[in-house]
Amino acid sequence: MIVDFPVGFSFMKSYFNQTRFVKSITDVNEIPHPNLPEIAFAGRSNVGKSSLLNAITHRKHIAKISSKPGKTRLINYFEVSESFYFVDLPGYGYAGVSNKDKEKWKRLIEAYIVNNKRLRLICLLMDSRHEMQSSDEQMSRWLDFLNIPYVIVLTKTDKLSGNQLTKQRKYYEQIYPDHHIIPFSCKKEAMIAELTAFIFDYVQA
Ligand SMILES: Nc1nc2c(ncn2[C@@H]2O[C@H](COP(=O)(O)OP(=O)(O)OP(=O)(O)O)[C@@H](O)[C@H]2O)c(=O)[nH]1
Ligand SMILES: [Mg+2]
Repeated sequence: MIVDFPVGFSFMKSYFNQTRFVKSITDVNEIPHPNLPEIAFAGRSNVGKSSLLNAITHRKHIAKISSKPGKTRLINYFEVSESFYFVDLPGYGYAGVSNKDKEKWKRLIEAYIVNNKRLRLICLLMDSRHEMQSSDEQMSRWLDFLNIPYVIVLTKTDKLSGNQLTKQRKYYEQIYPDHHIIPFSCKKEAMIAELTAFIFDYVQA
């Protein structure tokens, strides 16, 4: 008889904690070996991609965080338990950079996503306090068009009351009825655990 033991959070935590920074790339020809599945984090600059990565790996400084938008300008690869990669993408839609730089980042992200056979899932982060921005809409439509699986992660929910979060969640559920909406805060252990479990199940499936 096969008994299925539920995998506990402490196991998942130590699994994700076995993360090492591999490299930063500026050209998709530089993607690292070995050939492992990839889970990428995308979203507007300053939305909390790097903070989320630190939170779910329980490694405070593995990805660089800044209160100044535009911190992550390269595609950063992290290898998790020698099983898959987390990929921290540069933020899009930041108003403070030149059009030339914006175009450069856009092209880099596009090149990363198109024809990437290792890409399994994109966590598309949006700030829970705000409505969807036009750059988010463009990004999600484009992922739909390319048929790339993605989930919406609502960040910084610690800044909202329970009622506000319920309202924002409903708002996003209406826009994205076919996608998982996952509330998140790197200050809330229960939400870190929930996202960890979701990604863990996803990579195991
Ligand atoms: N209160 C709160 N602040 C957060 C949370 N996540 C991120 N922040 C803050 O938001 C700011 C931006 O966080 P980053 O993780 O650097 O954002 P990013 O999306 O990686 O930004 P870029 O690299 O510029 O694209 C920092 O000041 C973080 O401390 C959160 O869950 N709650
Ligand atoms: Mg970043």
